Amino acid sequence: MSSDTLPRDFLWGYATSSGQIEGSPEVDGRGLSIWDTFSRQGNTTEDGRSSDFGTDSYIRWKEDIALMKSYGVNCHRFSISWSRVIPLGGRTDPINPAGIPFYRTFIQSLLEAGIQPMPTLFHWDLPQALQDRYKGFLNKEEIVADFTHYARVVFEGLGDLVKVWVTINEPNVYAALGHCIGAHAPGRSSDRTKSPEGDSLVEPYIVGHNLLLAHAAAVKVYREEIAQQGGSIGLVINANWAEPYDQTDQSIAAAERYFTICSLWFADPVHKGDYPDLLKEILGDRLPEFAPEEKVLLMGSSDFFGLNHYTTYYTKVRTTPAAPTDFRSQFFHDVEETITSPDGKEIGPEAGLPWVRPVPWGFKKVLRYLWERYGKDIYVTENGVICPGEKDMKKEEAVEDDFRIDYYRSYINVMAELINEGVPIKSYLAWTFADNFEWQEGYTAKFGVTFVDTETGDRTPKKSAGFLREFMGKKMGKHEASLDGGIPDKT
Ligand code: GBH
Repeated sequence: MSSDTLPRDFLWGYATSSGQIEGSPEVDGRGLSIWDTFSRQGNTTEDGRSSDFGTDSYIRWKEDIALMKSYGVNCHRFSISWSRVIPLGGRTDPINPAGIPFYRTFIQSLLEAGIQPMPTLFHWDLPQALQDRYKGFLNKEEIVADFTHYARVVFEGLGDLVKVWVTINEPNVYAALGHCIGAHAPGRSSDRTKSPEGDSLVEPYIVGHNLLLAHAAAVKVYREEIAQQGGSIGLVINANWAEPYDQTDQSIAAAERYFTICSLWFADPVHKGDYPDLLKEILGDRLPEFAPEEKVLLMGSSDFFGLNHYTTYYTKVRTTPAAPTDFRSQFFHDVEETITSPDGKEIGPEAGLPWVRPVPWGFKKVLRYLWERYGKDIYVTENGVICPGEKDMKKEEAVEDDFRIDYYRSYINVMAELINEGVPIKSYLAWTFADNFEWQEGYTAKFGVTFVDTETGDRTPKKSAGFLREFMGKKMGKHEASLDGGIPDKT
């Protein structure tokens, strides 16, 4: 089988994000982000802990690069903290003199280690000042202007070192979890036990609209002012695969609605220039409209399809109506997810969190679907899992992460099969380099190939790090001997 090979220039490595790893929220002039304030409330994360520590990577980044080099990667995806670059975030606010230089040194060190940087401008950690000033992404004129300014500052400061840029990570998740369900910062929801203000049925679509316009405006700046540096730029979208529960017309149509509500919501605007008709039908006047010139700006605004993919659900028409206060269900309209097929079989084995079962065939289906629908290069920008029971494991047990190894092997194999059939998939960035601050799960959900002791900050490679190094090395036709050094001992 041809799944044995990957192209020599294939990009592989790990993805991270500033709000989950940097810590040091008030060091060297950084301003607070909405995730600092949200996670400090004490009742918004599983373990009550804030993002103040992350993986302490603002301090320990050299160690991280050395470890990544020992893992054999050739690419690294990370995000830039907006409030480290511009503490208050706005276009007339002061720029932090320590912001860009930190990321410049970081990127230069990656390059010296033979690792290509893939920075993301925005992975959810909005400057708190902008939320306070004008409600962040709810305010179109202000946020588009401020994001464009921030993007320009970053491109001018770092663009000569970067070949692939990501504008925004998972706008669908930022909009829905932050402004409908209220589980993510800024925590807005119609659920008054969670938030004093918010409108779960309306705000996600305003925020989504403005995220798209901010993305498109930043891309315009890049292409007109910076692109002579020869890089590409795109949006990263989260897409689960939705498999019809059975072969009835109702279930098939339900799967299409689910995928449209979650993912085509953002994918169609940037690759086709407008929202899908089906989404307009479902949402009616809750969905804002693009002006003609905005459609022109959006169309083709992503050079590639950036895909974060974790899992697959069976989907069908809901059998019992959603409770009026169940805004998560209402988000999915009349569709519900299930993990059990009509014959009683589960879609995949149970993992360490209920939402993320391994379903490699779903990865294959979503990749093929996106290639057929858009005809764009695909960058897999996140993919990963947590092992059953891992959240309660001590280091010695956690490093034996065979469940994660099986997940990576099976997902990479189906991806390699498609590449060998001619589907242009250009990267595989595993989520994630090291156990980190996992948003509403606090530090309890460990997705890393590196175990992190949150008391001491000590890092210990898990078995999966060594597995991926060898597995990817073989698939890309390299031999272990050609890689520098070895992985440090697990002690
Ligand atoms: C990615 O999102 C993020 O980009 C990354 O920052 C994060 O660390 C990583 O996943 C791992 O979680 O409890 O049923 O409401 C993936 C999309 C959206 C998946 C929120 C989990 C919660 C499901 N995530 N979702 S539920």
